[in-house]
Parts: sequence; structure tokens; C-alpha cells
Amino acid sequence: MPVADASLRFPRPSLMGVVNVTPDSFSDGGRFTDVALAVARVRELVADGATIVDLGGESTRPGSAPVGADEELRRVVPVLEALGGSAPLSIDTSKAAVARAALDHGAELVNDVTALRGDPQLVEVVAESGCLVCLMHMQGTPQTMQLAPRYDDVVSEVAAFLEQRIAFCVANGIPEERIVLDPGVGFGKAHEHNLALVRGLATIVALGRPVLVGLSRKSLLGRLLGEGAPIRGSDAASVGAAAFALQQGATLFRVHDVAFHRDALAIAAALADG
Ligand code: HH2
Repeated sequence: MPVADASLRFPRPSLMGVVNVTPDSFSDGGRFTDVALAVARVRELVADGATIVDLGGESTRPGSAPVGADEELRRVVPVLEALGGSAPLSIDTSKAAVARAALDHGAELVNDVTALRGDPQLVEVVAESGCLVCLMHMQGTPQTMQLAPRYDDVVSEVAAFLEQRIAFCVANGIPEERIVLDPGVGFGKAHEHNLALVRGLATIVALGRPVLVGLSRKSLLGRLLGEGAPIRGSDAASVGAAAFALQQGATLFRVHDVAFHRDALAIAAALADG
């Protein structure tokens, strides 16, 4: 296992490229279900400047159908085998069996949109392997989360949730150093909740762990661009949002177009440092 300290592994800003080997993902569903195409895409994202590539075998878009562990394994294992540990990988899963398979093939981070609530066995897999873990906030499940999201104060509720999940990890043998936090843009949040969270990112950053944001091609961007804009927002819109999130203290950016974000965030970071 390489560096088990998320702050050292991910200097600000770092990019997490996305490759979904699913038929139904929000942005790239169906594009990388062929193993050779998925492998080529992983390599391309690394060459473009991704610090890590997030491989996903189950869509979590609103209303998506859940898949069983067997199907998720059937989708991701051939890609993991073909890569043979030759690329820095994160596995986007809530399932212990899928995480274990990915870690056995050299993955270094488990990205769990349920923050280790979905599968009671996943916490042990993460603790024992020594891998990094991303804990994301979600209200509800992907099937129901956008029906009626409710908060009194979304920023403080998300921060309190993430603090509790850090405590859960530490109590179960996962040191804080291995944890990355994510407010979960679009996961059980209405438009105004997403806006409040991105604007209030500093409160999440203040919890003391590196913060990951997934803004790339999210519907929040299309909504901000107004009528006529593609529902997912353009890659330019994604970059604009990422540059703002960097200013608020975000560290790791989960993005579909790595090359596009690399130079933009490098400049934003260099100007901020000056
Ligand atoms: N967003 C998606 C999936 N996984 N993980 C984290 N930590 N943060 C996110 O914001 C996040 C995530 C959704 O995006 P995408 O991978 O494009 O779609 P799908 O879930 O349909 O595969």
C-alpha cells in the first residue's frame, strides 16, 4: 500500500479522474463497458494529470437501479485485471466484496457514497487493508434521494454527519490520516442545498481532513447556466465551479475531463499562493 496519509497523497489541487464501467452512469454511462476502452481511458486520464482514477461499476445517479455485488464485480474485475496495478486507482463502491477485489488489485482508496453505512463489512475491509477512504454525505439512497431532500441548515448538518462518520472510522481502526471528506453535491440535495454547500465548503474544510468535491457535469451547473444549457453543464462550467471550490479550500476534484481541469486549477492555485 503506498502513502496511507491522504494529506500527503493529495497535494492541493489534485485530480481524481472518473471512469464508469456501467451502462447507465450520469455522464459516461455505456462509453467504457468494453474492457479495452476502459483501460485506455484510465491510462489517458493518468497521462492527462490525474493523481488517481475512480473506477465505478454501479451508477449512483438519482433513480438509478442498484446492482448486486456479482454484477458489480463482473463489470470492474476485468478492468482491474487488465490494469494489473499499473495505474493509481480508487474504487467507487459501497460493497465490501467489490472493495476487497479492487484493493487486491492495487487500488489505494475506497470511495463510498454511503460513508461506510451501506455494507456493514466494508469498514473492516478498509481498516485491515490500510487504504485511504472517502466518506461522502448523502441523504437517503440514490433511488429516493432527490424526491424531497430536507434540511434546516444543510452546511452544519452535513458537517455534523461527516464528523460522526470520522468518529465511527476511528472507533473501528481507521486512523483519521486516511480519511477524505466529501459533502456529496447532488446526493439528496435540492438546488439551493447544493449552492449553500459549495459556498459553505470552508465549514467542511475546517473539519481538518482533505475535502473532495464532485461538481463535474452535475445538473447544478446546467441549472446555473439557465435555460438552453445542457442539463449536465459543460466542461467549462465544471472548471469554473472547481476553481471556486479550490478557493474555498477543496483539495481533490473528481472530474471527467482531467486535462481541462489540470491547467485551470494549476493557475488558480498559483495565483492564490502568490
Ligand atoms: N458523484 C458521482 C459518483 N460518485 N463520489 C464522490 N465521492 N463524490 C461525488 O460527487 C460522486 C461520487 C456521480 O457522478 P458520475 O460518476 O458521473 O455518475 P454515476 O454515479 O451515475 O456513475
